Amino acid sequence: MLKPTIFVDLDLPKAVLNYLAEHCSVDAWTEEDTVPREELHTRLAPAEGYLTGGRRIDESLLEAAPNLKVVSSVSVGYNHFDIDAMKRHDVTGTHTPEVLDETVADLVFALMLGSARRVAELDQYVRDGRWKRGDDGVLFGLDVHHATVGIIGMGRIGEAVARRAAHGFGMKVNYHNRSRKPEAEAKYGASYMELDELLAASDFVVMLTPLTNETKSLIGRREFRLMKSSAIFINASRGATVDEPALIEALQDGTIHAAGLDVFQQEPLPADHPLLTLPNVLLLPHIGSATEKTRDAMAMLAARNLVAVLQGEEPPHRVPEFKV
Ligand code: 8YV
Repeated sequence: MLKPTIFVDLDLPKAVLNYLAEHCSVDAWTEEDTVPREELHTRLAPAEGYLTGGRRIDESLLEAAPNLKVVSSVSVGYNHFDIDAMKRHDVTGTHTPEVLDETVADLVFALMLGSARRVAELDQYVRDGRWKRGDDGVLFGLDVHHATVGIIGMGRIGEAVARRAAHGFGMKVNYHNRSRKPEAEAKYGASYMELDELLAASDFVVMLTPLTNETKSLIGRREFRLMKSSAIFINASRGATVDEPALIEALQDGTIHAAGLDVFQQEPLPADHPLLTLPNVLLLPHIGSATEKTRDAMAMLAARNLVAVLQGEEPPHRVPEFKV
């Protein structure tokens, strides 16, 4: 039987490529730079499947890909899918939840600890030769243990953060979510709160919500003003869930104490971005899921999703909006 053609535009582990090649005729983009739009459209023309990272799937891409049946994203977030356009073109979407939960939760804690104890800033302090006796007060940070964390978006990653917070660091856990999570409340002593109440009550505000029309710019100037002046804001969701100019202002004028960010409105962050000038923000290059083990698991899951759809089976993780 003729194997379906697929296009892959990101680096995959050998085992994943071998698995794909067993079931598909694989056209892989191997250059370091992102595949240019025109080239992408050409390569997608014969493709029935497309395996990618965060590439925007929009009307013009879909028009260029008349044979496409499935876009399989190596990510849990799928805000780069234009769901309506995909439905119009009869293209389904899949993603890679679960396998990255614990890895992202680790990174959230790295951001919390790193911001509270000024890890990157003070590493630079030592490297610059500025460390001298008697400067203890200059080096003080804030405690993470037994502080209060407010989690916005209590999905699986939120719960993994709550578990670390409650059981590892003795923290009080507040959360805000579309629906109540009675099990999480019981397991982590978590309190459900309306957003404003959570913002006012938390020492750490952690954004984990997916980016949707409802969560776009969810945190803006008004919300920063509701937070404690000692609050630390963490974003491991998507840059656009936060009004970035409002965040910068809040960090500059002391409305909040500090921030730890893994995601930005524009990625990579431009070299002249104002966030780069602020000492009280910890900046990471979107590495929430970036360990070899987890990225390999995500890639394999994305490959299984793609092959399943092309074989007419239900994939392990179809994006909910495409489920019938
Ligand atoms: C992805 C992520 O690796 O899974 C997500 O939603 O943010 C990351 O883990 C990144 O989007 C690149 O695909």
